[in-house]
Amino acid sequence: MLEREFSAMDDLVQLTRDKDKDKDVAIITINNPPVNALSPSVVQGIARAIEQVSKDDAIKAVVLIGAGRTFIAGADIKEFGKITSGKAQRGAGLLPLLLQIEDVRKPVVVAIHGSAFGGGLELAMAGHYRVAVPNAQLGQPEVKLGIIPGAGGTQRLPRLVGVAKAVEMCAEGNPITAQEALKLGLVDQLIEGDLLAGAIAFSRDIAAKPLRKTRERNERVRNEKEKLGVPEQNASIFAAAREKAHTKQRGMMSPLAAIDVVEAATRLSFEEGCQLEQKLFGECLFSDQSKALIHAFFGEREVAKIPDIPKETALLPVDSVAVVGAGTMGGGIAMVFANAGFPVLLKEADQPALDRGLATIQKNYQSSVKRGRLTQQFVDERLQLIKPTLSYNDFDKVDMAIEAVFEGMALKKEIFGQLDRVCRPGAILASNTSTLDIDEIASATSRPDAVIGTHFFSPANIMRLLEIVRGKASSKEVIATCMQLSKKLAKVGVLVGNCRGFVGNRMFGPYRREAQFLVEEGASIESVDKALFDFGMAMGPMATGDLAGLDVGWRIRKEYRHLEKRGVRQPFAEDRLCELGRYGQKTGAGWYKYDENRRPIPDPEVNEMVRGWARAAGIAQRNISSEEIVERCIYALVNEGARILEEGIAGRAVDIDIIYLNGYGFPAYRGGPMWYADTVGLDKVYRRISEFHQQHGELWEPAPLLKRLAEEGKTFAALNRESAVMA
Ligand code: T1G
Repeated sequence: MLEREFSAMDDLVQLTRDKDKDKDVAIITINNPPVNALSPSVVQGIARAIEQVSKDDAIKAVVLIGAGRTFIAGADIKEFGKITSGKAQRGAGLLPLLLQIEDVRKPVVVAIHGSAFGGGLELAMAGHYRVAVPNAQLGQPEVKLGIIPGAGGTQRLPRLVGVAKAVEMCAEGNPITAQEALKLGLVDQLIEGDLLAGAIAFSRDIAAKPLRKTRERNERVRNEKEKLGVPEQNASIFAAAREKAHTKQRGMMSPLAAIDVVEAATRLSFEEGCQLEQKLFGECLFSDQSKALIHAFFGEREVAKIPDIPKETALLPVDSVAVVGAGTMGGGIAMVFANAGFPVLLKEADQPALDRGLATIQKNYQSSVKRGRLTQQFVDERLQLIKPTLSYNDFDKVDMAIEAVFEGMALKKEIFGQLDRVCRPGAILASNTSTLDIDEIASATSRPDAVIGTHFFSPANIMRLLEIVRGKASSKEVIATCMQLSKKLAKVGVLVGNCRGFVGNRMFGPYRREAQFLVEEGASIESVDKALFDFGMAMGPMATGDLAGLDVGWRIRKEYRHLEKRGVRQPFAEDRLCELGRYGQKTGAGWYKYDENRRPIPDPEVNEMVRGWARAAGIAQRNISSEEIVERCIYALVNEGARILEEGIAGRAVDIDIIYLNGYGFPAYRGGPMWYADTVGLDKVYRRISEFHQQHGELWEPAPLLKRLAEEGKTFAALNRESAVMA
């Protein structure tokens, strides 16, 4: 029977006692919703509780557990900003607490449900035993915030799970399941059903056993080598981890720091290892990379909150969907909904097209099974959910219809007219258009309030971004429903306004324009791509064009040629390549040539052709530095982003950043184009853009918002706060 002893720090930490003849068990419950973050008050509260139980001889064991939906999801990230250089040892507050827990003279059993992440797992490892519910997750995700574990995690983890797993968990930051943790020895028992009752019973069972201080552990694994391994084998583990970090986490400092510190655990004493951890933790925490990654962490949560759409807005039921068009995008979108458990009607205009679409879906699923990303059973179940059709017959039963056909306004309006006739009242009518006017599409229906844009990114079953485009009539219920739905689809939904290219593609236009201009002015195709790749972009702009298909932009440019301003320079090289049938990967040649595995091969012939065309166009050729290449391309993004903010097409600068991090391969450790501009300094960015304006004309006219913020010494991030205040 649980009796409350005391609660500390405004109920953030409660101490109760489970009485039993002679074996009282104390229960320390952390109650800091929503994720029991280890704020300074929580740390102090736990320290007081530990002190209390240490003094009470009637207590034979201690259970530490989290209230609510999860155990401890880590240190309070919101505190990091407040850490001044003087308090860089923030983890210290936690470090002494963990030593205090480890040194308690009675077993401390940590009971885990939900997520034991970061400082939460570090605290759990300071306990003498850990039990968990089967669906719990355990991990050290700090590197994803540009930092490393800062409370002894890099020293205790290898002592429990071995060197190879510890370096993987700390350097890559991905969680493991409770089952895997049990196999590794990180968790001592899985508890089915009531976690607290199970933990109390477990603590009584082990109450008489010798205490194991994790910091002193280094057991042998299956009578082979000890957990901390031997130098020769460890050397290859760390070498492989560094190589992987250089490719998979290219440009990031925290994974390499994490590897260094786990390596130190195999060479130094626990105390010395913790000192090095503290040093590198501080260096990472005060890096621009960490600030950018923490911006991205909170940004991803902030974009889900729409200032003028109240939290209590009614959500429309969406339990089944229909997708019109089984091409690359339609097929991918059908997989997204099926993967999330939704029955999907997949319609095509004719059988051959439908068969091609289904074949592509099956091929994509099989490659995921081959890569071990999905199980065959999962795939079989999902394929069951996709129902192919050539008619609109059952469209009256779906809650949402998504059109994903060719980018032609006439065809889209015809389909929306059809959807308006066949779909039930209250159904959501969405278009996957990537550039076309949502209001014009909606005008083909009698219910524009039900029409919205849901712009998925290719490959739709992989890319996390979902640009949700509000039309002038889109209802708040439809918008709120799509924002919520994006979470169910494991997508990052960002709400944007309706204009040509919305936010992502509209900004990408000037970015790729400048890349082409730079090639026309003398830079080689490879040097432009290398400069942006080294900057951190997932892929250079020329190679990106080849991947997407150069003809996509070419057709749109031809459709909008009449809108181009006379006398304003337009890039021509890509159009010329398309006229030669060089559409990119899909035709085996574009800016690059491609081998049978679609690997890009530089093609000197193209550089020569462009030189010729440029000279014929009277464009002076010059050597161009990679610094200028980066500035021209990235500042083009920023300038257009500022215009988009002025027009309210994006509500906050963070919306733009999250779009670019999740849809355009912008390096997360730079925070997104708008955050990056703030990091460089808007005065410097504005000055440089003004110089480009002088040199290259009106395309580079600085956005008035950028000019204002630069002159007022403000940032785009401040604008977020201002708009949040104004909302
Ligand atoms: N600190 C502060 N706030 C946090 C937080 C944290 N650690 N984790 C989540 N939140 C907020 C979040 O912003 C949101 O707020 C709300 O909680 C719900 O989160 C010493 C230094 C646990 C898997 O990196 O991965 O420990 O938007 O929407 O989808 O070595 O949150 O409602 O106002 O994400 O159910 C390491 C971060 C910290 C884990 C739950 N820990 N969190 O996901 O909810 S560094 C992490 C998550 C550290 C030590 C170091 C996820 C989650 P709001 P949510 P969810």
